[in-house]
Amino acid sequence: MNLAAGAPASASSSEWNPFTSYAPGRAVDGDTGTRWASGWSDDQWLRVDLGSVRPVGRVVLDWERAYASGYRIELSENGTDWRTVWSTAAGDGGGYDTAEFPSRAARYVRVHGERRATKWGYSLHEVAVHRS
Ligand SMILES: [Ca+2]
Repeated sequence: MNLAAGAPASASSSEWNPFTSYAPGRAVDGDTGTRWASGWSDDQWLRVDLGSVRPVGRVVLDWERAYASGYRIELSENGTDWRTVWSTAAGDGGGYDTAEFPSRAARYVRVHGERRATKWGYSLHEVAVHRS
């Protein structure tokens, strides 16, 4: 079960486009044809609100061509205090990344970009959150 399906999402920024939306919710709408895209700088994040505190142990990311070579997954129970549960400095994009970690209680999940692989921002078709 994907806990992030249709969940409220927010982001540090979203790329503006006159013809389509790259809003944060596009990464949790269940449609691989839509995507969130950030502004064009390294420090950017996408946050999903699961609605209540629950165990989280796996996050699956469906990257667009504008992917992160370095990023971390952060969890929070209150939306203020964040704990990094997974990170990579060798992201290779190319579709799905799976981040698995010991299950922890969280209401909020954040994909936090640290280093862009391209000159563009970060872009995710979908983000799925699972208990394990
Ligand atoms: Ca989508």
